[in-house]
Amino acid sequence: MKTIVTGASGMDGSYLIEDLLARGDEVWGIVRRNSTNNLGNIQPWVLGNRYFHLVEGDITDISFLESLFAKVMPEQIYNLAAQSHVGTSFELPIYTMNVTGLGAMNIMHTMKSVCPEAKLLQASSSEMYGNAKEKDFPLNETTPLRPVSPYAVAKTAAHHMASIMRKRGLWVSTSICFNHESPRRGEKFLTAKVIKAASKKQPVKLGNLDAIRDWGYAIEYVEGMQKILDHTEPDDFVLATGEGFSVKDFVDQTYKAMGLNSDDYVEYNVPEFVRPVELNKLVGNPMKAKRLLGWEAQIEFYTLIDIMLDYAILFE
Ligand code: NAP
Ligand code: G4F
Repeated sequence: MKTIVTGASGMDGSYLIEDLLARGDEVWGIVRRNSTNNLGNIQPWVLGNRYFHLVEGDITDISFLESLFAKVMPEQIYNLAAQSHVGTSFELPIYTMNVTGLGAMNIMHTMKSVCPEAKLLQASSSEMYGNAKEKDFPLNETTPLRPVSPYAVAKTAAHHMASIMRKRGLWVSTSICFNHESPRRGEKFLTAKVIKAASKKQPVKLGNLDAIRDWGYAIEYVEGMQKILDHTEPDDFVLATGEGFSVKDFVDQTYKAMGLNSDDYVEYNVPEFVRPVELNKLVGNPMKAKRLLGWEAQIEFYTLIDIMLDYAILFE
C-alpha cells in the first residue's frame, strides 16, 4: 500500500508511520523544512527504512501537494498536520486557519483532482464540540459542533469539508480524537509540561486547573485511525476513553506519583497560560468505534501518567 502521512514529525504521525511500515506499507512522510532538527520523534530505524521516504513540504502549498500526489499516486493519505495547540491559536488565528483549516482543504482538493480513488483520514478533534450542553455527554459523532477557539473553528471547517467531499463520492473519513498523550507529546501541552516538571521535582506555572479532559494513550489512537481507514466505508468515528478527569487531577496524581504534594509546586491561574475562552469539559462516547471497528482504549488515566513519568525519569 502506498501511503502519504502529513505531520510525520508530530506525536501521532511518528507512531503511525511505525505501524504502517510494520504492516508493509511504503510511506511518504511530509515534514516542514526546518533550519534546526524537528525530526526527534522519527526513530532512526524509520529514517533508515528503504520503504520510508522523508519529504520536505508544507500543506499550505498546493503546488507541492499536487506534484507529490501525482508522483506517488497514493492509495491512502493521513492528514495529521496542523497547528495543533489551542492556546497558540488565540494568538495566531489566521495562521491556524491557514494550516489547520485550509491546509486540510488543500489536501482534499488535491486528492479529488489527482488521485480520487485514494482514501483519506482527516484528523478531526473533540475541540470542535466546544462547551456542549450537559445532556449531550458523553459526546458522540452526532453531537452538535460549537467551536470556541480559532483552532476548533479551523478543525470544524475541515470536518464539514470532509463530509461534503464524502457526499461527492470521495473516500474521506475522520477520527474525532479526544486528548491523547505519550512521551512524544510536544512540551507546550499540559501533560508533557507537568510531567517534565514533576519528574525533575521542579515547580510549574499553569493556567486553569478546572477543565475536564478525556485523556488516552496516543499509540492506541493511531491504531484507531488505521482501523477507520480499513473500515468498509468512509465515516466519522469518535476515539476516546469515555472517562473524564480534571487538569487538577492530572497535576495532583503526577506529583503524588513522585512522592510530592502538588500544592508545594504548582502556581495556577497564571495569566500567560489562561485561555481567553476555556473549553470546560470534554468526555467522549467511543461506542461506535467499538461496535464497528473493534477499537477500544485500554490504557487508562493512571497508567498513562505512569508511562509518561517513567519515560521522563529514564530518558530526559
Ligand atoms: P503535533 O504533535 O502538534 O503534530 C502536528 C504536525 O503537523 C507536526 O509534525 C508539525 O510539524 C506538522 N505541521 C504543522 N504545520 C504544518 C504545515 N503547514 N505543513 C506541514 N506540516 C505541518 O500533533 P499531534 O498531537 O500528533 O496530532 C496529530 C493531529 O491530530 C493534528 O492534526 C491534531 O490537531 C489532531 N488532534 C490531536 C489530538 C491530541 O490530543 N493529540 C486530539 C485531537 C486531534 P513540525 O514538527 O514542523 O511542527
Ligand atoms: O494540553 P492542552 O493544551 O490540550 P487541549 O487544549 O485540550 O487540546 C489538545 O486536545 C485537543 C482534543 O481535545 C486537540 F485537538 C488539540 O490539538 C490538543 O492536542 O490543555 C489541556 C487543558 C486545557 O483546559 C488548558 O486550559 O489544560 C489547561 N491548561 C492549564 N494550564 C494548560 C495549562 N494547558 C497548557 N497547554 N498549558 C498550561 O500551562
